[in-house]
Amino acid sequence: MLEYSMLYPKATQTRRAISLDGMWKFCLDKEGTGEEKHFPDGILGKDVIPVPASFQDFYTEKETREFTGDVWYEKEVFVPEEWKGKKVFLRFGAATHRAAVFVNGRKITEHEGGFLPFLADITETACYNAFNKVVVKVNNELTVTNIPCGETITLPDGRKMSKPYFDFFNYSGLQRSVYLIAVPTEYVFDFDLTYQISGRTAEISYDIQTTGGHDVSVSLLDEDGKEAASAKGKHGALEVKDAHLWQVRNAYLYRFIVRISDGGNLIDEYEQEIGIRTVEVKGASILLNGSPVYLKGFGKHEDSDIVGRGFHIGVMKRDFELMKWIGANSFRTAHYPYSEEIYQMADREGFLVIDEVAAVGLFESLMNFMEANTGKKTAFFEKETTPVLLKAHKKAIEEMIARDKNHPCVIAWSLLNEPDTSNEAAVPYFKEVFGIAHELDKQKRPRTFALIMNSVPDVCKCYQFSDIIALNRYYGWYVKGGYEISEAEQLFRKELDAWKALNLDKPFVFTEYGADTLGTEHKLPSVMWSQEYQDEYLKMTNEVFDSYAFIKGEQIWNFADFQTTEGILRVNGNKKGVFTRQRQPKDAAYLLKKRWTKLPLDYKG
Ligand code: EVA
Repeated sequence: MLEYSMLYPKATQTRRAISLDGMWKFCLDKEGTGEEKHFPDGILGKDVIPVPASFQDFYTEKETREFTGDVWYEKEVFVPEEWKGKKVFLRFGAATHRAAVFVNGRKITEHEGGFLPFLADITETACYNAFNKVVVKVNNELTVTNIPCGETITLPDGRKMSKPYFDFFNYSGLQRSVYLIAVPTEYVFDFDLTYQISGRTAEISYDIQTTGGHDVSVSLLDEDGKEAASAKGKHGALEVKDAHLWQVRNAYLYRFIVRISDGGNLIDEYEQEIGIRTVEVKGASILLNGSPVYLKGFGKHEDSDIVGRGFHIGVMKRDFELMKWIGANSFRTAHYPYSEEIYQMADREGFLVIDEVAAVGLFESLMNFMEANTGKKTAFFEKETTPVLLKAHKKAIEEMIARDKNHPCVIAWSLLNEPDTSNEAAVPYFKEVFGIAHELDKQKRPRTFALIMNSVPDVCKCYQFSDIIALNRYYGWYVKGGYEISEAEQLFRKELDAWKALNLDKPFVFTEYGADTLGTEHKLPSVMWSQEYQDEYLKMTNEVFDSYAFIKGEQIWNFADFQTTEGILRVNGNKKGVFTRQRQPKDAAYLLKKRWTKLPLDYKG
């Protein structure tokens, strides 16, 4: 059971939502003694920092950027008098990777996991018609018992350092919006929608959870604001005649309105934009509204200059414009659930999203994609701590599905990225993770996980769990790059022939392929890292994709260059972007645009 409502904060006739974004007081807690020093009553110093944002890239001291441990935020928040008698919450879009929330010195709640929202119920603690001191302790240490996985080491001088088992910078802090919200004591808590389409008529089955027993009614408005259907009761169905379907890159959004009332008195009202569409996997096809779709697009990151992993509304807009320009129709939220506003935008723009939980680094080693080929035995899922990790992982899946299930853009769940599946110990773990996703998602969307390079047919013990087989492959980069690319192609085809021979009758999607490329480098003839090589690599890869009928999608790694931990394999970040970190095209962008604008939506359908 969910601890709190995951519905996006919204003002309606009965609800209020005030953004707390802006400058917050901020300090690092180098000794980790904030509580002893009474930080919950007020933090140290006068420094202020923007929310939402990662804290790391504002400062000029390396010690701050690399800081691992507790950081503290503080804000004075006014709670209106007229909210007395309502439920009052603070709502954090995310706090990476864990947080404790204090109001007026009292601890209200804690939350584990850095990429999903949570509420702090301050109904009882808040002082009404007065300012309240909100203090948040955020901790960014990595462990193997929470996702994403990694470790925290202590340097000889006593400073802590993050050692991620994954390839992106450990950005953290209050990276998403914070809201102060008020809802009636009896309120809409959650809802599930499922769709059936027959001919021009759609049936929307709905299931609504409220915190009380009063009557519920629902109404559906079309884009002109006209009522398309309505019904009464917490559970039921809406019949929509001449339904406008939500289509790829041609979205139609209805407004779904839920009301609780007591006779003529409105108790609560909530509304959300929804899209009528079905999604399923049939044989080797991914079907949207019964028609086959071919995925073109990216593995992305929430990552940009200055704000790091912080949600930035302008960066989001630019990213969607670039994705449209290049002819993409999809992306994977590698390697964590993104900010909610991004799904709202994908709903509006008609993009297909593979929604990924932050289960990355379930393979011991920072550059695991390098070591995957060495045969090194890691047996990640045989650790004593595995049950603790599994619990956190399942909770994150529950929160992700609760948060994202009513977005038409979400067409599949990615439940892990590149786990160690070479050992039988992974099997019971997968069973649980795939089981819970199926149970919780009423739309029964396809489930997948991204297979690491060594997860080939005779090694991987878990691909049978996937409804869509998602491959991360780097033939021509980590395997036989440069002048050896012709051999890379042979090995690539050999692997695909082996998959083909299994006759799985499932769609395959490439969720990663790519080559690091410096936006500044040109070389004729090509060398690895030059823009010419990225093009050469893509030509080879695209030819391979085109020769296998069961490949139903290509999502290149990565949309844009992004920050990673420093090291000899990364030149101030991962440079596999088709765009630079500043969102300007590399040569490869034009090559992909040419291909993707020509490929029909039902390619190989
Ligand atoms: C890479 N490879 O090497 C990417 C990583 C990514 O950034 C992977 O899933 O296999 C990972 O996170 O560029």
